[in-house]
Amino acid sequence: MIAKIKELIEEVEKFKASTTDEIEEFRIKYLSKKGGLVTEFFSEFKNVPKEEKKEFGQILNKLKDDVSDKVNYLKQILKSKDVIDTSADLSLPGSSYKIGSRHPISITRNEIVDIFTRLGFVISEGPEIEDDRHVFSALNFPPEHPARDMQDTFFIEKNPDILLRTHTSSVQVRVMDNQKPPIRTLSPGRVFRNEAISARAHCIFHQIEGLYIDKDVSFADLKQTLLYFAKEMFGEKTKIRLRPSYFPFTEPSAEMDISCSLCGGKGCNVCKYTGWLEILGCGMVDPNVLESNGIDSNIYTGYAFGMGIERIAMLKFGIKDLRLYFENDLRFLSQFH
Ligand code: 2NM
Repeated sequence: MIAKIKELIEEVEKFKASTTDEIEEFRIKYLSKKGGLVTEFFSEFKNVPKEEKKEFGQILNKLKDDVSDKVNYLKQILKSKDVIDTSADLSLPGSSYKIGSRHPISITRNEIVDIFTRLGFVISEGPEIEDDRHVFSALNFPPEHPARDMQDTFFIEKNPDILLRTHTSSVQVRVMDNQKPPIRTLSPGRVFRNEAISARAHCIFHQIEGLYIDKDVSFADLKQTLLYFAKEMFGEKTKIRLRPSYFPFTEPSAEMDISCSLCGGKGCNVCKYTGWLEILGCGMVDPNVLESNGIDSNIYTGYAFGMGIERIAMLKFGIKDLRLYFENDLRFLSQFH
């Protein structure tokens, strides 16, 4: 019997397997509690002559240990082979990184800024948290103007002097404070209005306002500048139309429409069959505004304009709902690569 066990020890040493099934079969053959070879030999122990018991026990234990060592070893080998086979093919090309893209608001802002930069406008920026003077009083807003109401403007800590800017004209007040004419400045930025959020309104949005102050600046200069902008932004064929309007900081004031860039003025559902799309407000800076900011209105005149970037981007990209701009849904954002 001892000789037989020694044979098996050699057999175990030579054994090779390439699948887990083969390993398991091997384990069962030797170690199964029912009919395994090692188990069978152990049950023979009582019949072994006394003087052989010691050697028999030792050699049988060695067989048992060798089998379980071999099983563990083969499993280990198979596992590391798995890893190598599936994921360590060094000839495979590397996986590429997902590259982000600019937000449509940024794309649109950059394009508007580029156009006015070519005309000599310089970017100015200022704080989003402002005081009453920079947002309202220096801009000819009368004390009872509705924009000064809690209903329309976000005030900080109920302090009526500290508020979130409702337009970026506040930045231009700072420019007028700090620079002498000629001034040609463009202020893009976030603005805040206390509005219920819907597809067409949001409490946070983006504006770009322009201001040009010099001797002899006329409404004709304003019109020519805005025509150039419209053609650059929406195409050479674009026409503009100015309608009289009202803003506290300009007199006269106007709203500008462009010929519908989708139907070319024929009428479609985007322009509501009018052929025109409203894109900005503008006007000649009210002399009161110039005087409030230390500029002599007998020497200087100026024009100003302001537009919502969301609206321009909607027209440019066909975006139907303002809320998409703020949700950061990748299905939306990844369309602007
Ligand atoms: C608009 C429309 C008309 C405007 C006025 C000024 C300033 F600072 F000169 F008074 N900045 N921007 C202005 C004028 C803004 O937005 C619809």
